[in-house]
This record gives sequence, structure tokens and C-alpha cells, in this order.
Amino acid sequence: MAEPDGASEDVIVRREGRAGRLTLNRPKALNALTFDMVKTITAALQAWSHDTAVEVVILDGAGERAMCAGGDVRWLYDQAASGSAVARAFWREEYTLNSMIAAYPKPYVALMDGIVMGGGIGLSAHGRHRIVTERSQLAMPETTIGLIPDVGGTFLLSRAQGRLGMYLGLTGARMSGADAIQVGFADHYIPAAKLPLLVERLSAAGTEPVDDIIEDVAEPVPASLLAANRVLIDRLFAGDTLAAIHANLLTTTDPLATQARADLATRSPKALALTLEAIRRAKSYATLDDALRVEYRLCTRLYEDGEFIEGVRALLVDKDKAPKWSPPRLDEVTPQLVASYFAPLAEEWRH
Ligand code: QUE
Repeated sequence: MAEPDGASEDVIVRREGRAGRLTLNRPKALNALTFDMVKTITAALQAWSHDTAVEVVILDGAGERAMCAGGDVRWLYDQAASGSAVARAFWREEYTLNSMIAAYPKPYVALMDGIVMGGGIGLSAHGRHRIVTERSQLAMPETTIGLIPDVGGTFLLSRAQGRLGMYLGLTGARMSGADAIQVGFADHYIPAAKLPLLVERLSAAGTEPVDDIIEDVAEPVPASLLAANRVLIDRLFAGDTLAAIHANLLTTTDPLATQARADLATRSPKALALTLEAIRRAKSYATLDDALRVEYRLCTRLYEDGEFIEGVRALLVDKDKAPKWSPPRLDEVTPQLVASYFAPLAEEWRH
């Protein structure tokens, strides 16, 4: 359907020189990813993959606050009354896009400026070239809303050094750009003021390799707070159970431990137990798709059992910040319950 003149598009898709450019364009909603945006990006990437005029793809977001705050979870909440088929279709197509980005045959450059969380990580961190700035704030905060770190998050977190991925996935803690490079979610640090120069050089006609351009514009990575806390986090988040991690967190008055305890106390106990197990299992997966398949099982079940709906209600709809999790306590999340969420679905992702 043609848009009337001046109508805003949720993703601006255009070619500039040798670049295919994708700009997420819902700045008032922090560029949160809708089903339509997933479809638009997928179609553009498919077309550009065999368009010889496009030699590099550049993803960014409109506005200065966020590249992408996540999936459009408020919309997923609104769909719950009509069953889970729509939510499952959204996740299926979003994960298929994440997988396509990981295997994309041309240089794919994600400008992770401002807030990049959840679904925004999925559009960026699987790409070949991942740029952060002094404004970058990355996180996988899904346990806050009764979900697990999806869009390949369990795969990425399982490959972070030591126990950093477990810490980030369970608490949803925010990373700076430097932290994101430290844990393998990003590659290069470029001050936001230099991004227009980067885009201009990537788009310009010529044969200069994308790698060389990025390295030329990039600046030294600032110090990472996460790296400085690595030994502490490794000790605190060691342990195969949340009970063990909780016991570790009680052994110190370090502010990071105090904050982590406060964060974990508000998270869905069921989502925490599933996240711990999903990151543990993902370490042995050979491919991103293995993780996406399991994440799809967990998200589908957390949608159908009401946990995610309750989380979105409490955090983003009613904003009472008092979710009634089920079960309410960690010691009520049994190993049998956890195992049942990992079992294959009748309709698996990509089957
Ligand atoms: C945890 C999350 C999300 C979140 C808050 C959480 C998330 C997400 C949003 C969000 C933000 C702004 C919007 C919007 C959604 O918030 O994934 O529609 O305008 O997308 O605590 O995982």
C-alpha cells in the first residue's frame, strides 16, 4: 500500500551510494521493533543480498536516545487475548531475521548508539561489524518482564568471559559500549559525533574495504567497568543454581553484589531459573540457530503461561512495578518445571 505524502515509515529503507541503509524510525517508542519492521527489514536484506549495487548494509536508529529498546512487547501484551499464535509468529519471524543477519553474505554494520536492548541486540550483535559509542547502553533485561534473553541472547551470553554472561542475563544489568566490546556484543568504539563520517565513507563509491574504513575511524576503547569487576562477578555468579548465586551475593557488601541482589529479588523466579539453564546449555551449542530454537520454546511457554503478560502489565502497562510472579518464590521453581519448558514444541521454530 502506498503511503500518503509525508507519512512516516517505521523503517526507512534506502540506498546511498554503495550502501543499503536501514533506519529504525519510531523514536518516541525508542525504536521498539514491531512485526511490520521485522518484515520490512527481512525483505530489504533479502533483496540486497543479490543486488550487486549494494556492497554494505548499515543499520541505525532515528533520534539520539535509542537505536532500539527491544521488541514491541506492549503490542505482544495486547495480542494475548486472542491466544498465542500471533506472538509465536512474531518471534518466529524475528528469530529468522536474527539468523539471517548472522549469515548475511555482505558486510553488515550496526551502529549501536544510545539504548540497545533485547530485540535491538538481536538486530545488531549477530552482524559482522558492531559499532558502539559513548552513548551506548546495552542490556538483555527480559527477566524483568518474565521472559528469557532471546533473539540469540543466550548464545551470545554463553560466550562471554567467565560468568559475565550469567550476571548480565540474570540481572539485566546495563553495559557501556566498552563493556559490550569486552563481552563480545560489539567490536569497535566510535564517538557518536563521528558516525556521520563513518556512514559517508562506507557509502562512498569505491573499493575501500569496510574493515579498513571502520578501523580508520575507530578510536581506542575506554576502560570497561565490567572488566574491572570480572574477578568479583566470576566469584559471585559461580554456581549451578540460583540458590548458590544468592549465597555468594550474601558474602560481600560490595555495591555490585548489593545491586545484583536487589535486581534479582524483583525478577521472575521462573524466568531466572530458565535463563540460568538456557545460558548453561547454550555454551555447548554449535550454532546460533540451536539457541534460537530453544529460546523459542521458552518464550512461547512464558507467553502461554501468563508470566510475560504479567511482567509487561506490571512494568509497562499499569506501571505498578509489582508483578505477581508464578510461582512467587525461587524455591518453588522445581527442576521438573524447568525441564518441561525445554521440551520440544509441537511446532518448533523453523519446522
Ligand atoms: C524489559 C524488556 C523490555 C522493556 C522493559 C523491560 C523490552 C522492550 C521495552 C520497550 C521500551 C520502550 C517501548 C516499547 C518497549 O521495554 O524488551 O514499546 O516504547 O521492548 O524491563 O525486555
